[in-house]
Amino acid sequence: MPNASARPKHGRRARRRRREDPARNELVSSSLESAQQCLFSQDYGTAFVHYLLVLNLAPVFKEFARESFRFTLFKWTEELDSVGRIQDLFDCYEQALELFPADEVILNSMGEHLFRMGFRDEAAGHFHKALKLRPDYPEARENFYRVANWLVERWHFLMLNDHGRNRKYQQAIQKAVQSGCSTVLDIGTGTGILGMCAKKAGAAEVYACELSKTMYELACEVVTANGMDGSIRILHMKSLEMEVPKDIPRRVSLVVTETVDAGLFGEGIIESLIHAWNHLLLPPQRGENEFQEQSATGRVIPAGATVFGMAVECLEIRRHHRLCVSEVGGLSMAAAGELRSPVSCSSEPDESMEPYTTERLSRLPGGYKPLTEPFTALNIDFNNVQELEGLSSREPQRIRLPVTQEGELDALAVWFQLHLDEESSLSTGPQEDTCWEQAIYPVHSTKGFLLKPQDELIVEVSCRDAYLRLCSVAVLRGGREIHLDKRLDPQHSGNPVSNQNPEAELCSALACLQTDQPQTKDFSMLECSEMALLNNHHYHQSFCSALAKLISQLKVKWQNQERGSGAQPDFADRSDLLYVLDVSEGFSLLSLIAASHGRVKAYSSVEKSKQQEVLKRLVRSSNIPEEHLEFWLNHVEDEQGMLQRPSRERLWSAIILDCVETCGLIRQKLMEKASLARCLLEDGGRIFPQKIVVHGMLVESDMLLLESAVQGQEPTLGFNIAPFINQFTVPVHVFLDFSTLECKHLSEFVELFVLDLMNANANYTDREVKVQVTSAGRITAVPFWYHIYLDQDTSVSTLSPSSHWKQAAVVLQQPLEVRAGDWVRLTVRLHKSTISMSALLESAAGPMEQ
Ligand code: 44T
Repeated sequence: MPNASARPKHGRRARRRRREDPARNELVSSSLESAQQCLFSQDYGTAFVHYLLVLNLAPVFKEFARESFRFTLFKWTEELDSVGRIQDLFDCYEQALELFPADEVILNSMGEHLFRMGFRDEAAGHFHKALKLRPDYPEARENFYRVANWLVERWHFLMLNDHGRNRKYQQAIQKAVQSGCSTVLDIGTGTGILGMCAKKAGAAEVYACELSKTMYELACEVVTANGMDGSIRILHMKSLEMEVPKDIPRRVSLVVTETVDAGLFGEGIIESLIHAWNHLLLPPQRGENEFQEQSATGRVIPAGATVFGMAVECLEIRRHHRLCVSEVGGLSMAAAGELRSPVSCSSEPDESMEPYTTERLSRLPGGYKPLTEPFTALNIDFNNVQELEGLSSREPQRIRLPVTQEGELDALAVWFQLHLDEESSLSTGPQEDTCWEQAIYPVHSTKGFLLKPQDELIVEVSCRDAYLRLCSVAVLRGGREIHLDKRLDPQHSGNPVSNQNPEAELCSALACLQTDQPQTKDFSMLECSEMALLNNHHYHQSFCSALAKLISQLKVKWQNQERGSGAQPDFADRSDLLYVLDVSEGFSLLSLIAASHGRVKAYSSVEKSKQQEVLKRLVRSSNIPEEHLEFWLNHVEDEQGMLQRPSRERLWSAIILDCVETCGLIRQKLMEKASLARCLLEDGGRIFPQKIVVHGMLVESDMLLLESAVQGQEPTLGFNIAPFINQFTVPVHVFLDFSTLECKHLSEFVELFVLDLMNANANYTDREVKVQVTSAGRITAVPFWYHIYLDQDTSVSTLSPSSHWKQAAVVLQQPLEVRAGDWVRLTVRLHKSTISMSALLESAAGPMEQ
């Protein structure tokens, strides 16, 4: 076995001695021969070491050996991966990249490993490099498009396209610099824009820091392109690690930053500013009347913020955060125990929970109902370090809010006003004409409990672990307090608080406050999309009936076969079972639904042990024999063999494939899985789904453009930024809510593509679809979704309002001007599982055959 740390020495010393040296030549040729022999006998580890030696000693062989070296690397690292030697795996890749730094195949493959290990940023960097080296390399392209969102998040485009925000920041910076702040630090510089504003306004010294490697490199490119590379010093580091004079020569008089997320503090602005005040900024201006030279004092842009909140009823939020059904595909959920989404802001913060999620309230399907007026949750002064430091130790503040409309409390929505200086501010409110999202603090505990206009809602605001926390703790009704945290009330766990009898409700609320029962913290966590899936009645009903049909067909077939063979005709006496495998990702009840049809042994792919427990509880409560449910991943030995026979003697009656990701894309490797699965089916067996039909529509949507790339030819605030950041444009927009997208429909819904999962010979080349334009406009995008056919008669649509899926859209490279009646030729391509499209104007209006 090779020792990955014993790297062959190379470099300058080796090169100097590289004259004709017979002993060396001998070593090279014998090692090359050994490498080839080892490769042949599948001893990849030793082959790899021999190749390293040869190629380091004799780089002339690089081109000759490239293919075999790659092959050896991939095979060897596959082995390392399967035995969990991850560090060795990456060492091998690093050695390979030292030899072949510009090998796009190695880069792409290393990216795939990084991605699987959860190093998304690094993975994306590798795909990006591979693609730069070979722009037409489809594997790297597909991988890059799937991860580009992590590398350069989409809000960069929105921010740079938000001219109002850009101008306000620029003016505030200009004013500060002109009034004497001559040394500036831009914390979290992103593309470098705020730092460049400071320089342009005349600042003598400008520093910038950025923690993301990709953004740091981008900022360097942008600053150079704008001729400021000599005058802005960019550091690749987190501001918290910066020191004077190591990183910047002296303290600065102005910090500019926009490190704020929808919940204001999520990017760590409080911690960064406390550190900046203590280590990087000049002391603040003292009293208002005291005259101090601006250049001798420090200040921050933005100067502060006001945070607002509002209680809302919203079905869309509810179905993503709590179980709203009592029965799923015929199975009662009563025994499931408490299921929670991982977003919760209870009074005792929990590491595993996110306190909030983000949504654009104005774009929520089905809208929302405000239950209170907006209230001020917090005012914060970024120029007051004592206030910043005191924030996390401050007692939670209780706010009483009059309820203004009757409704179920589903969430507290939060937004803020960012005060850049005394005059100018930006708002992220739901009514604003900007595209910022709001923070959503879902409420889990008030299922079925209606707030009424005479009620008062008590909300607690605190700041812990650098997050702003909002928690609705109680309702004041008729002078009494009803506590909302269900976890205080074990009797009610799993049951909705009844709203039939307010008196009884009140008594039970009071009773539970007086009991000493331990707080039950036992619940199972489901991702928001898993929760929405459980709440999707139609999806489970469809699977239930398609499975029932198949199972009864197979049972009849067996009976007939037995009759034919003269054996005992009663199916119930057979010891054989039907085998069903559900390979859905994440939490799925489909295996259990299959098992509930009797004489079915079902295998679930649920991995998390808490979630497996939920399934086991449901098996018991549904009277399914316990041995009829197994966990597939506990059963198979390695993940590579995900799709195998259930046992040596048996084949599957049904395999359920998870074909569409929540984000709206077809799952990677779906078609490969389908062809494997087909080979593992018994006669008459099926894979679900059987067919997927891709549907789409031509639309004009400026919003999609604004989120995809920096638009227009005009420089951003006079700076050349767009061409650099637009390298990270991705042609497919994911997680789209088509029902609330601001757009103009330019055609009917059309069928774009059919994926036949049961047909081994399906041919997936390009498909041309002619679409007639129904109104004049500019086609900027083609949103698409899927009709998933479980069998001939049963289908589910990923566009349905009750679905857990979002949609995706191809954003065209060039918008296409069209008139009503025109025909557009869409070329739809499916490479692996990635859909791409291009559109051409076919002809002017006129009768035409489709
Ligand atoms: N928010 C927009 C933009 N960083 C998110 O790596 C703004 C969203 C927004 N670098 C509501 C309102 C708004 N030291 O590239 C990122 C990040 C970097 C740092 C160095 C640090 N301490 C940090 C912290 C973050 O800064 C860049 C921007 S942060 C994300 C901004 C009206 N919803």
